[in-house]
Amino acid sequence: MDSDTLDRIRSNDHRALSRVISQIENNGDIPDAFFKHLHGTENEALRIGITGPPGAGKSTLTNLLIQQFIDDGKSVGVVAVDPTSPFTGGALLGDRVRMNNYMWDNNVFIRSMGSQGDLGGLARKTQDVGDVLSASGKDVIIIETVGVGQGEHDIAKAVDLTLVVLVPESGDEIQLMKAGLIEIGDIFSINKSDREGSNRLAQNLKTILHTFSKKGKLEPPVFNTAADRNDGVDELYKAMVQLTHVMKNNGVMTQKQLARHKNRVHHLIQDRLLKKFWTQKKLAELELSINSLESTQSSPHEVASYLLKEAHG
Ligand SMILES: Nc1nc2c(ncn2[C@@H]2O[C@H](COP(=O)(O)OP(=O)(O)OP(=O)(O)O)[C@@H](O)[C@H]2O)c(=O)[nH]1
Ligand SMILES: [Mg+2]
Repeated sequence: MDSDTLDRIRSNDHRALSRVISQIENNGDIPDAFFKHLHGTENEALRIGITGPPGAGKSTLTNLLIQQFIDDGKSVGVVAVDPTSPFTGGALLGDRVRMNNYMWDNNVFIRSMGSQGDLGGLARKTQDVGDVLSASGKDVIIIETVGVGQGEHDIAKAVDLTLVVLVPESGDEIQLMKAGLIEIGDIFSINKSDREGSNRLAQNLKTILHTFSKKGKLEPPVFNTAADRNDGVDELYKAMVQLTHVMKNNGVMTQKQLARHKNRVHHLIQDRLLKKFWTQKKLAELELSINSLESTQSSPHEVASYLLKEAHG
């Protein structure tokens, strides 16, 4: 990674952006110095996470929100994270087709990113991509993820504001609670509200949010949208902007940013220690230690202790 690449990113060269993001995506070795310099020049982009079940209309909504931001004179970077789950087969192409009307616009950068089965690393990667987009001068960064598991929830922690997109069929309260989407949403949209049951879900959701909201904490607002016909998206957009102001003013945004920074240091250290530990030799030792059913007579705890001791020996 040379200083030329850095300069290009800072001057919003989308090809350079794409190249660096691919490198992050493929676990390329990017020197610390790169992120250090990048960090120094970052403008503080607003990071928005959009998450929800597969096919809820996240990309359709994102598309409309991009337009709203553009109309407000803002530039936007979008990363659509494809968790490579069987649910989302074809989503990649879908995203490209629907979003490519911005392909030639310098103010809009859109990328899909695969997880290659490594959801843990995805949160870190998404953060790094966010930094790169931020350094390119984008005012707003949208991260679209399918909300089906812990990995995506980690990604939700990587943003300033999370929009959870549900559909009328998203289920009853218990299912919603189980899916863990309630905790992570700062704002909710029941999309596909052209279908039956959307008002009922909105009501139920409001009740849950009211019951579980902590004292003094904002109760997340709930909106009904039909993104494919651009219905209700104006209101949703205005509420998102408004919420951003509120969160900035009451310190919640700063709290989130600090927690995020700490969390990233934590994870970077964890990743590095693990990488250092699992040398070829260590991996071979693990293979040797556990190579037959008999060898499982040693408890995993014992083997782990042994391998850890070796690390210092
Ligand atoms: N009826 C109806 N269909 C919608 C609405 N919004 C989006 N769709 C359709 O739902 C399908 C899925 O939309 P996407 O925007 O790709 O959904 P997504 O959540 O991004 O999907 P994944 O990224 O694959 O999880 C598309 O065929 C859209 O046209 C809506 O409000 N009502
Ligand atoms: Mg999508």
